[in-house]
Amino acid sequence: MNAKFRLLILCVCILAMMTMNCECVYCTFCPDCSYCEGEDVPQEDENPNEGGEIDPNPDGNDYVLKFDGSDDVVQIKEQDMGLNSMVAGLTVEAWVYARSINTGDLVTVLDRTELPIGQNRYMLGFGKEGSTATFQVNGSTVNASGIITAGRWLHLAGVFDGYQLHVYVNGILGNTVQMSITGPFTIAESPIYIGANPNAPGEEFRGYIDEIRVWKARRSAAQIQQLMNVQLTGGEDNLIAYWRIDSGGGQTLTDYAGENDGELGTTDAVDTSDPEWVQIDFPH
Ligand SMILES: [Ca+2]
Ligand SMILES: [Ca+2]
Ligand SMILES: [Ca+2]
Repeated sequence: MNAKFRLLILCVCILAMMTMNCECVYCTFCPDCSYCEGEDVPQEDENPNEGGEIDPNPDGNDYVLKFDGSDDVVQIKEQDMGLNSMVAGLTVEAWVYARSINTGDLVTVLDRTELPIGQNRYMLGFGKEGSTATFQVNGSTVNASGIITAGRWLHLAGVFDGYQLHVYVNGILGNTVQMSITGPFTIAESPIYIGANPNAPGEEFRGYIDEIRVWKARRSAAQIQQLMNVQLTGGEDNLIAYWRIDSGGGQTLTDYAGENDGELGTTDAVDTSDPEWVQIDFPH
């Protein structure tokens, strides 16, 4: 191909990019502009684990919190969760939208643990493979068999019944495991962290979180499905913490079930660890 012909092709390509609003990176140097004409344009940066932003809805009826995956966190400091002495049954739920998912480490949605981290912990999030919902209680872990992908809303629920752990995704049972240590377990007063655990670097969540609930009882699949798409009053039996995430501003995450208000970031003032309020619709 001679130089003049290359120049002609280049000009045609540039003109095509301008008139077709084509973002095809191949056009600039490639003599074949057919990439521009279809929808199957190769995307060099495409990553199935990248979900992007959600579209904020200024007319939405709810808010969520957006975590940056770096240091954003909500802390619920050491208070009476009704769980401090003994945990005989537990259900933790949340709506989550991951913008991307780490691989190789856990991802925190909600984590309550004494230090050093080990037993006497419960944690809901994503597994080390980065593609599963996970629930950990007292040294045991259940990973959902299904794959988690970024870029969509998912309802996660972890259930502990004293003998087994269950994890649900969108109200569907993802897996069950036998506990390595059965029966009730104790947990001393310790903070709850949402979106990241400052004591566990690398487990930060990147995306949006909403409607977090902690129940001091096992919830069945039918019970989870019945209430996952509706807001609660906070007065439901056995509901001991309920963060609707609906105030739309400020430093406080209000608990509608108890007295376990959370605080955005690492201080009660605006700081770089504050997640961001985003207005959307609920149900998602
Ligand atoms: Ca909300
Ligand atoms: Ca703050
Ligand atoms: Ca930050």
